Amino acid sequence: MSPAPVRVAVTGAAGQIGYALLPRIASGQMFGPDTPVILNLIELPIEAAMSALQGVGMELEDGAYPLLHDLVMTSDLAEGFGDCDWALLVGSKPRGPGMERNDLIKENGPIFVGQGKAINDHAHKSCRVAVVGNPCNTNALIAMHNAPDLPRENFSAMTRLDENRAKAQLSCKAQAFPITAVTNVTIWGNHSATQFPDFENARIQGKPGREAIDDPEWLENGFIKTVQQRGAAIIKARGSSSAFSAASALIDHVVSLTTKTPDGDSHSVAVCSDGSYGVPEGLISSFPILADGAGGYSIRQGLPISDFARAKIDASVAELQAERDVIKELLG
Ligand code: NAX
Repeated sequence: MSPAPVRVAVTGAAGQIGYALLPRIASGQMFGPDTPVILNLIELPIEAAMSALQGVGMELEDGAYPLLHDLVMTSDLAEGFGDCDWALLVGSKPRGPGMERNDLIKENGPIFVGQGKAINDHAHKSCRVAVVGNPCNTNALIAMHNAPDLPRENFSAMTRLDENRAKAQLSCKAQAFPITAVTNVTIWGNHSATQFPDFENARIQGKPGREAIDDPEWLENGFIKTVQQRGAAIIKARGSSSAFSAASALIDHVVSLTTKTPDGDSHSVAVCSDGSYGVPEGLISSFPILADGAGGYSIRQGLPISDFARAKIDASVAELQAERDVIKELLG
């Protein structure tokens, strides 16, 4: 007998990440090859967005995916989040020309108040929420505060794309292939230009980053900047922001939270801090995460943090605190 379907709500479903993500969910890459899925696709209540969503829906039908048991397309949050097991919050307003990060935070914050409340009232209480729409850490914080009936540990924001980008850079620099030679890559802090991709605790063919790559200048400057600025570099080259790599990272994010983490490794997920590694309790900050394969996870403990790393982590956490101050009236 096949398992019960997983009902997955996806906001921003007609956007470019949505377009790369939905066929992969429908074909079983997020919840496994035996688990049926029901997709609740949510878009803005404007004609262009709903029309684009209808088109995406037609393509999903035409994909004839055996695991896709039902499809809901709506701009109504109560319907969209109704009975969902997972909520993937991808949609948000993009940063406009000349817009400061704080303006973006203020623009997008209210979206996550409404979505948090709708999840609280209409989703299963066990629903798990993954936020991609930027600024994703702070948006996740807002959604979490507005959904007080759900456990805090059910909320996460995506830093997996940053982890994957960091792995790719380390793999190329060390000429360590395939990329599975690189493990234990933690992104600390915010999904922003202050994030710290931790090359010191990373392992490359089993060796710590500083041993495997004898180029401290590159590690401490070039590598960190490349990872922090990768999104901007892709926009410059492609004319639009990362899409299929972001969708792929979201698949990895959910798979890493729902399947047991391989021994000796961990993955980056921004979750509600319990005070680990000196990150103030209650902030949604990226940590190394260990999943138990039964739905639970913990923050990996005991990683050594050098003075160099400490300063980088503290700077990113300070940014998260400043973002929280900007939207504090949205936290209820
Ligand atoms: P697009 O502009 O292509 O699509 C966004 C979609 O969201 C649009 O169809 C829009 O109508 C919809 N939308 C906007 N507000 C909505 C709301 N309140 N409810 C439902 N739908 C809504 O953007 P896309 O490239 O798909 O990126 C989506 C988000 O991901 C952006 O905020 C982007 O900044 C963020 N990203 C986050 C990443 C991460 O690593 N956490 C990396 C990739 C990406 O930059």
